[in-house]
Amino acid sequence: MRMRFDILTLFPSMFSSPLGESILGRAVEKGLIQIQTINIRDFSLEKHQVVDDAPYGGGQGMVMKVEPIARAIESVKSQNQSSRTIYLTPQGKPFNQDLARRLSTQTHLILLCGRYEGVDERVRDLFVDEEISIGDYVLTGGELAAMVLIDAVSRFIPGVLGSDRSAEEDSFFNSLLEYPQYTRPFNFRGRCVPEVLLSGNHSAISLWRRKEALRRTWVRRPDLLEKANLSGEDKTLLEEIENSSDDGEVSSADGGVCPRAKSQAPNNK
Ligand code: 4GX
Repeated sequence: MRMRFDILTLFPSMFSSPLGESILGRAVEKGLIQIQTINIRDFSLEKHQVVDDAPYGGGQGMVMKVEPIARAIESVKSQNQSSRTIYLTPQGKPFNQDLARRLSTQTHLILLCGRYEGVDERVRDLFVDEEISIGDYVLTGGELAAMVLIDAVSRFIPGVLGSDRSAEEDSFFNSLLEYPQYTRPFNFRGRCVPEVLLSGNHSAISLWRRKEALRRTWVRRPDLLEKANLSGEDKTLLEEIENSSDDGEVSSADGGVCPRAKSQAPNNK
């Protein structure tokens, strides 16, 4: 089941590198996702391909004209019937992992990227099915927001993350932040990897990771814990965390500063 994205923008070249590299680039190569950019300017009927004009009623800036956008959307829809048109705007529904998952069940999304003071309201009335915001801040245009959406949605498409991984396994899916990760070297400038991760004891490692995920969530995003599906064991771990007096990062008894750091220091002769 492949998914198609058509991006309507005044700056199509912005998309080539972010969507051409790494995981998304491979997903495109494998045909799992199809991404096409459409330059709205190509659909202007005016001389000099004008796509914006001053707002009726006066005021700052320029507004994107309805006609080129209408013609661009109709051109895309004439090739593809069952599509949903999304306008990226701070006034839209907040984007999150649940919304990304829901959008990944669609076969075709048209993403409209606004510039300047936005689009003529009649674009929204006549052509937009859904308005989405990627966060409470103001970008210079909808392009980066569209890329964020495509990236997060594509991770849910089977095969995009590779055969042995799925976005459903992310701990965020389970409303917790990720546990800390380590790789070699064991000792970096006196900061060591938590010993339990070298123990080979898989149940002890799982328990440590669960506890660190809970600790990190409790410290940084307590709002997520309210929605999380916590087991009895999770609640016990959380009580231990809440009753301990450390700073909420990896517990220093387990990791961080090396045990016997002085005697291990190579210049301690
Ligand atoms: N999440 N922007 C849209 C144009 C605009 C201006 C005014 C409507 C009203 C954004 C975001 C975002 C910048 C895209 C302004 N549209 N998009 N653009 N945050 O900041 O999605």
